[in-house]
Amino acid sequence: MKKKDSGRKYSGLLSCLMILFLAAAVFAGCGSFQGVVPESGVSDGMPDEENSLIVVGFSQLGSESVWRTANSESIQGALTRENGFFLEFNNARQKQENQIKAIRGFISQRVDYIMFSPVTESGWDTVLREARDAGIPVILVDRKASLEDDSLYTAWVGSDMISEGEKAGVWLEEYLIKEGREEEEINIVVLQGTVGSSAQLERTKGFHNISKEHSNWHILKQEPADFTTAKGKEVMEMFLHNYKDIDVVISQNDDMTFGALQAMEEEGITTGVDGDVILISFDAVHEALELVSQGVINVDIECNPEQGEYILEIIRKLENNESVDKENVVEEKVFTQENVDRYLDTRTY
Ligand code: GYE
Repeated sequence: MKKKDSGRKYSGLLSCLMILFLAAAVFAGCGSFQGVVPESGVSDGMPDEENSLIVVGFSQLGSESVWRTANSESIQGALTRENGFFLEFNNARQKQENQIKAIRGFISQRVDYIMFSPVTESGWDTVLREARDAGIPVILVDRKASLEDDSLYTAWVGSDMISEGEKAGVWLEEYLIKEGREEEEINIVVLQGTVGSSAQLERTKGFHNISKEHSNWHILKQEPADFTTAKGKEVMEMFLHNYKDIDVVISQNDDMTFGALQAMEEEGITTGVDGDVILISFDAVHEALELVSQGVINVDIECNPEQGEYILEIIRKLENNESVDKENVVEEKVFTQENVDRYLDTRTY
């Protein structure tokens, strides 16, 4: 599957032409080029150990959240030189066109593996066919891609985000019963993540699977806030302006939650276990778990960014021509004030 000696370092036609040109120059006795081409013959000029590294091109979708940074660090921490990898990391700054460009670049460099975290679900068929035609296996990370042909990728590592959305719904169900509020009319607003991303689509769908069973739950508005704190604040301000009676805020990631909290604090609205508004968040980064512990966030549905080790294992298996699972779901928990303190100390992101 992987062509060990192909590698990133033969940067395509250009390098070949350069080598030919230099070799011709040396042959022709052109002094100024002598010694440029290594004596061992045609090579990319890299020591042998460099050539044995597995070259992985990774298009990370951006750096919009604390979760994303932890995800990047996990992958960079696993695909290290010590582990035998050369990782070419590209940050697409939340733009699909940047990801497609990066993937095309990886193909022309003839990397051994392409990995990417699709910013949105659709629009990947063409570029993934190009990867397949080049014989390069593709591993999807974190978010999913909706493809005409699933054989366009070898494996996916990520979270079951429908289940995350369902966990939020089930938690709310149980909480309202506990509070004796299960018959009350409950007004809900939702801060959604990037439109069309699997994280937004699936968390929304999962929550809907539960909310549709409750005719007294009213979703007043779902509005995208791009998974960022700044947008979270802006959208929450808009919610507070438009709706006077909000019972529940659902924020599809912690960064938006931080922004929403700022907006609510400015209006004197309290949240959490003793607050005016029930606050449900996703991701469970350290700063948010502290707020769970303080009772400011009621519940945080974990999304596990530590996917590097899973990816490492998948690539090692592929290198040994072993079969790999197509779908690899990482483990996740639900954090409330009751259990969070057990995990706070060990959370590194
Ligand atoms: O929840 C959010 C990030 O795709 C699961 O993307 C990921 C989401 C995560 O920006 O914080």
